[in-house]
Amino acid sequence: MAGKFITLEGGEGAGKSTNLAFIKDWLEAHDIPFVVTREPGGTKLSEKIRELLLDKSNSNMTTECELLLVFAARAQHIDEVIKPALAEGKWVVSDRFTDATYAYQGAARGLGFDRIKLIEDWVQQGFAPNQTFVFDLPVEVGMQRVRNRGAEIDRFEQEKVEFFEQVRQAYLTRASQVPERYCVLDAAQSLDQVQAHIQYQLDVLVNT
Ligand code: Z5A
Repeated sequence: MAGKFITLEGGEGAGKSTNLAFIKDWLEAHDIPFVVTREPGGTKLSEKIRELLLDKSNSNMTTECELLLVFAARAQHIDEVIKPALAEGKWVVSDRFTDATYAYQGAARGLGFDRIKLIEDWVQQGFAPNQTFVFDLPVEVGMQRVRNRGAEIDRFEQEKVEFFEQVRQAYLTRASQVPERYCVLDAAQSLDQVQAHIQYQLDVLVNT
């Protein structure tokens, strides 16, 4: 596959959407063809699954159901969007991917990394991003940013601080296990500082 697959991860309000726009501008400036997408979602079918996952009225959804829905959406997304784009030489930038499943379902919901790995292997068969940016931020700061934004909260955003602490630690654990794939960014810095770091990393990636 000629294209490169980049994913953006982190807790809520960490700056993924904001910096996805920055990466988009960088790709345009370098004349690199790309596709920007997100998880859960990215295809018509997967966006329907996203609605189920985020809907607060689904308060009785079991953790196993949540996990399988996330991977069902991902299987469709990989097959319909991500792999075809990479095969055409495009870069794919996704707002969240499988690391989010390790963090949210594996750690915060308590399913454990081993069970996630089992399904990841079955669905993805070794397919993984080339580069993952982890936007690391104290949980309270992220929550405050989301509150300031003022939008309605979804099924995940109504969770407590402890839940998001587990998410944060899981991302840091994952990043420490495979440091060559991850770039951990201090998302509490100014946007200019965060983006200087991203730009440095993209300049490295484009030459590898
Ligand atoms: N989920 C899951 O459970 N399992 C999975 O496998 C997957 C997902 C794939 C939807 O994700 C939910 O799905 C997610 C986990 C679950 N739930 N949660 N929580 P989402 O990505 O759509 O939703 P989100 O994580 O809640 O995204 P978000 O709240 O939109 O956060 P963000 O995109 O990281 O932040 P942002 O919108 O770019 O920035 C937030 C505000 O901060 C905004 O006003 C910015 O202007 C400001 N900002 C950003 N950076 C800075 C800096 N550096 N300084 C100051 N202000 C800043």
